[in-house]
Amino acid sequence: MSLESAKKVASIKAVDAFLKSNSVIGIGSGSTIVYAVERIAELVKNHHWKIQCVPTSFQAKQLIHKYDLPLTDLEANPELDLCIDGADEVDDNLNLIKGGGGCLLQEKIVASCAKTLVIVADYTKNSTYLGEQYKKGIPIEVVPMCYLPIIKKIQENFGGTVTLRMAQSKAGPVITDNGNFIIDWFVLDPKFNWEKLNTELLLMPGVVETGLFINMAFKAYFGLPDGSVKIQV
Ligand code: DER
Repeated sequence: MSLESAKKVASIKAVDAFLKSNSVIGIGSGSTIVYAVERIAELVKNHHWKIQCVPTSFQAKQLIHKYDLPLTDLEANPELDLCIDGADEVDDNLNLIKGGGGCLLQEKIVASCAKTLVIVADYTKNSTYLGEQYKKGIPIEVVPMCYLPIIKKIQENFGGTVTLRMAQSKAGPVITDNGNFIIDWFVLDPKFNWEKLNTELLLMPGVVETGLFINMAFKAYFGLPDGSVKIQV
């Protein structure tokens, strides 16, 4: 089974299990979420369900418009029933690395406003520990003016290598939907206390948010190579 098919089968299973009418849902970012939105639109159309969607990025907002789903925001709906999102890596404790697509800040905000966060992914995201398969480093969103002092502080205090994420189809660094930079911290120590580390990183002035989603996910759905779906709780 292709990776895309694995993403799709996981997304369909997760949406079928959690989506209900008369609910407000957070829509994540990335490539896997596209299959989830496709399924959501199908169910809404076939069953005339009433749902409202809060985006986690410009990409997610475009998806919501593309599939003609009702758009809302946290001002109108500060409490969400469900948030569905992808992940760059999921460990055995359902801790996540997110932010490979640079949307981690709004993703974490929307996920924190939802009763339930459900992750959809292909089998390459299913790891034993963080850093086992995802080798691009932990994304950290920072205020542009202080990216360099923060890079130095992280490297001095915690080790590893930190790099400023450069854009592919634009000169210079990636600029997030929130006008910030992303730095990627590459550290390979499975013994890290991620919760403690996340707290320490967030105490650094200029760090806006990290891609460490600790104790946030309720379930993860992984599409497997044989076409089945593994559900991690
Ligand atoms: O950037 C993000 O946080 C995305 O949700 C990412 O973690 C998953 O992207 P993918 O579905 O394209 O793998």
